[in-house]
Amino acid sequence: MIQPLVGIIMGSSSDWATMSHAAETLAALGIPHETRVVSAHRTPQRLYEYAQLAAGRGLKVIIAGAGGAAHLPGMAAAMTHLPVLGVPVESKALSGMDSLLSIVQMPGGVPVGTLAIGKPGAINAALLAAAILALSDPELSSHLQAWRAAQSDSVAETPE
Ligand code: RP5
Repeated sequence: MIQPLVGIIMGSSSDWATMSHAAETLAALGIPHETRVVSAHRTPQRLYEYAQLAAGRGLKVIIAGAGGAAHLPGMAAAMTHLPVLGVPVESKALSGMDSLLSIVQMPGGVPVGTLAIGKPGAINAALLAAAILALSDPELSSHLQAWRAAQSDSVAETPE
């Protein structure tokens, strides 16, 4: 089995519609990753074990997506020294503003790199994880730069 470098965790299976975009982006860049449902409030023991063991299992970055009162990224960051990237999932009640504010507003000392609400945040979390990994992986750095160049090439010069 290929060693996963990025762990994508989410508070509920209902977050997968959003977080699958992070997984797809990592896959497009050839970055081995794993996906788990880990809820801060429904499965706190699972979260504790996941965060505590993550670095020792060889993970380098954790992407954590959650919605509503979104404790998951902050709690994960509290229990690992790995970089944690938080994705606020768009909630029904408050359109993800609750998720965003509860993830972004960490007290000084325990950082969570917070991305945009929803699909753009999930994609960018994967790209940021790739950029972090690329600092010590020249091949991945080339992949990432090629991906960015292809994106630039795909932008039309005129609206059609
Ligand atoms: C959070 O509550 C999850 O991250 C999810 O975004 C939200 C709703 O979860 P479900 O009620 O759909 O399982 O824990």
